Amino acid sequence: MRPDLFEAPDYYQLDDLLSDEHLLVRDAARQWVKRDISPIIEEYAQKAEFPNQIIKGLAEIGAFGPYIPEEYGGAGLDQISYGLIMQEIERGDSGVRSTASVQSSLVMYPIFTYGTEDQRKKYLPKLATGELMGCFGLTEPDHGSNPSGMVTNFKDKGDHFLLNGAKLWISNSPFADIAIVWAKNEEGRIHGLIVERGMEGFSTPETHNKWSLRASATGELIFDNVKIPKENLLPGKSGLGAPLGCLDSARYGIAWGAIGAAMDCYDTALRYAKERVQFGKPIAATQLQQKKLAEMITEITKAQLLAFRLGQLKNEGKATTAQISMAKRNNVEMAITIAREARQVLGGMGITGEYSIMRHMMNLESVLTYEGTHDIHLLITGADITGIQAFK
Ligand code: TGC
Ligand code: FAD
Repeated sequence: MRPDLFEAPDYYQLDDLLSDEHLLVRDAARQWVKRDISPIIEEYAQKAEFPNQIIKGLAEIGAFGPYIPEEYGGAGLDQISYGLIMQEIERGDSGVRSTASVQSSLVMYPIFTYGTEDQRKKYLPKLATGELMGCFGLTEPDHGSNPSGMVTNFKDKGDHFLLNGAKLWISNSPFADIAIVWAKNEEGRIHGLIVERGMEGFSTPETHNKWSLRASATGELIFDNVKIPKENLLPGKSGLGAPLGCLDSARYGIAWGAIGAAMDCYDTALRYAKERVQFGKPIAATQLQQKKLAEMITEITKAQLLAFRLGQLKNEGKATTAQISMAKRNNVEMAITIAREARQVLGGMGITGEYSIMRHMMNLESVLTYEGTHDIHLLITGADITGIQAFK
């Protein structure tokens, strides 16, 4: 892969709206991506392997639990800092951002929000440093968009619970030390359980042959009569709202992250168009390529404004699920459209691993689907504005 010459676009001077802390956090993540992700990521994506060595660096830039209080090992930052970190990481690769999203919003968040004080003290500091890695099991083979139909279940056996079932498409599962697993009790009520690697009957086979998120490890979670200590139940919230609450936080991070992938594609295409000469002039001098580039920067700027305002609302505790859905859906679609256009600007070179664009494009196919598909988010907006649910 070529040297990383990335320069971030800021067409509407959004940096002026960021605090000194935001800029510090953002720039630290940006430098880390340039130094530790860009030089290696293409190789790991090609060989479909998660680069374990980056875990320490992710922890150091505050990517594990950015908004979790410092007393539990988190970085104690606000939601805009969290968003900026996700943006910078996904500028490098959506799969790396996935690992950080899962650890922060789908593992640390539920332990912090629904867990006991003992659970917080036991797990959060080690998750913040990456000493422990986690995953989140909601999706099942027969229940993706409709998680309320899940069949994974646990029974009360007096001094422990007995867990049975299976989860599919679980980011980080092949190497995670713990899994936050959503399962129904005997009354059919959904609860979160902390399942630890090594528990008898618990296995995590890896899913192979993905064309997308190749540098992220994805797998299954299989529970065959797994004995779960009672103290591993998250007692703070039950019902589907508990996992959906975690998804609000992760989807918010994705709304920012997608901007990073789009910025990288735009910056690469702009640089290439100015350098590539055809018919005796740079292709950037042609109206058709300028149209592509001008539309890209317009859409990135709109997405940045959406994410920034959503971050303000999140900081004030006012962001709704439907507002988060709109931003996730809009910004991921914006990014994948830009990736496809940017690929064309590079002609044949766009399909090679010399440039990051095709990797971003393929990664974004997963981002479009996970954390609620593109269509599900449209239906969430539809339900919000009409008051009528169209899922069922
Ligand atoms: P519905 O009737 O709408 O809601 C059930 C209960 O949940 C409450 N609720 C929420 N609570 C907190 N936060 C939210 N965001 C909430 N949304 C809904 C709701 O009020 C209700 O409460 P109650 O007390 O009345 O029972 O549920 P539904 O079954 O009709 O489903 C709605 C739907 C389709 C929107 C939802 O299930 C959904 O979002 N489906 C998409 C599934 C999804 O996003 N899965 C993601 C899996 S995790 C993942 O992909 C990780 S990728 C990781 C990576 O980054 O690598
Ligand atoms: P389905 O729900 O079967 O949907 C198939 C199609 O039908 C979609 O286009 C969908 O929009 C459409 N559809 C469904 N219902 C409706 C409806 N009512 N009206 C109209 N259209 C509808 N899950 C986890 O729990 N943890 C993870 O860590 C995780 N990581 C993932 C990593 C990757 C790489 C991928 C690809 C997925 C991951 N997922 C994870 C799962 C992800 O959340 C699901 O794939 C997603 O929610 C969609 O579920 P599904 O794939 O079963 O599709």
